[in-house]
Amino acid sequence: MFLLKKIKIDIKGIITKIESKDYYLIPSGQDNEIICSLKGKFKKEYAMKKDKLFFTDFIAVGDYVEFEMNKDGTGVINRIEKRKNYLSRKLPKVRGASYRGERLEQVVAANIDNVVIVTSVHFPDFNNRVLDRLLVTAESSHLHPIIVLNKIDLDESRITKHWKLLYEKIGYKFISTSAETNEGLEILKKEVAERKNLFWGHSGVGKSSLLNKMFPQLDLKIGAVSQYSSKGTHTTVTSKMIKVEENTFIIDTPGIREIEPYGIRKSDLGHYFVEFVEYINSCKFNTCTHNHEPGCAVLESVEKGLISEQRYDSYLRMLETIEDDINF
Ligand SMILES: Nc1nc2c(ncn2[C@@H]2O[C@H](COP(=O)(O)OP(=O)(O)O)[C@@H](O)[C@H]2O)c(=O)[nH]1
Ligand SMILES: [Mg+2]
Ligand SMILES: [Zn+2]
Repeated sequence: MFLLKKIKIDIKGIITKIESKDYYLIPSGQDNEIICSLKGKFKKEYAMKKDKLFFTDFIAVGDYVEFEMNKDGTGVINRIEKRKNYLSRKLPKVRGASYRGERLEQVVAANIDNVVIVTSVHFPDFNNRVLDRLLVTAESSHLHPIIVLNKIDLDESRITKHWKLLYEKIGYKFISTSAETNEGLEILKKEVAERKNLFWGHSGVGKSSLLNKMFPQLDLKIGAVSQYSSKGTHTTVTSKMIKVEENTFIIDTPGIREIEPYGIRKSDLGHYFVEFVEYINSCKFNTCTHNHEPGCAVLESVEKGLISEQRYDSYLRMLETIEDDINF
């Protein structure tokens, strides 16, 4: 007879949901979530960070962790791996709390392979400035965007062709889809396969419809108004990651449309308009904001038709809304 000595082995997993002090994760190679707690040492670290003026969530949806199992089927997280990237936003201000100018950063999700930015032809109408804002946020967080223009079955004035050309020319993957006719769904499904994909876009563009068509087991509610817009006040964004196939994950973030580009300086904004980058170094001033400065190579490129006026217009509007006083 063998006497098995109990040894604790660390297992790898990925965080799928965080609810208060419960950390849900899927162990690698498995399908079902288990609930974990954090080992005590993290709480100390967290308390220390919280005293500082600036801190970033140290554990978030998408983080790879190592954990050990308890007898009751729950687990304890021992180690959190370094992130490849993450998407974050300023923590919403809590009414009544006092803030001394500190910037708190909430991580929406980590280790994201694709940000699938979903827009629609109508209902809501396509708005390139909204798309450009989301692209800037993705670029500044080192995330890989994929643009989806949905509801092309409603495209009577044929706007799809124009935008597809524009965004493909500057190097983006642009997929036109219809959850009505299934057009483009195979292409989109190939792009999200074997990756962790964050779906992003305004309410009503068809995110849930597209996801249901690609992965029927999700059975998401169609036409559901996010909890954010129904209340008109800030609610905490709680992201959730769903495993749809082996190695393929979808991250659903109900309040994410409120995320603004985070911590971008006016003089850096141009770097996140990918087609500006090759011209920026030729500007006369290295602090050029490509607005009105003499010798601006970006402005010259717009005049020569090398940069689209619509993108430049987005840039100027975004420049106006960026705070001047960001110091890191
Ligand atoms: N005509 C058309 N309607 C769509 C399409 N995709 C979604 N819709 C409709 O748009 C509305 C919002 O869809 P939903 O998937 O809930 O959008 P979400 O808020 O982004 O998740 C619903 O009434 C859908 O039936 C499409 O490709 N074509
Ligand atoms: Mg939805
Ligand atoms: Zn310039």
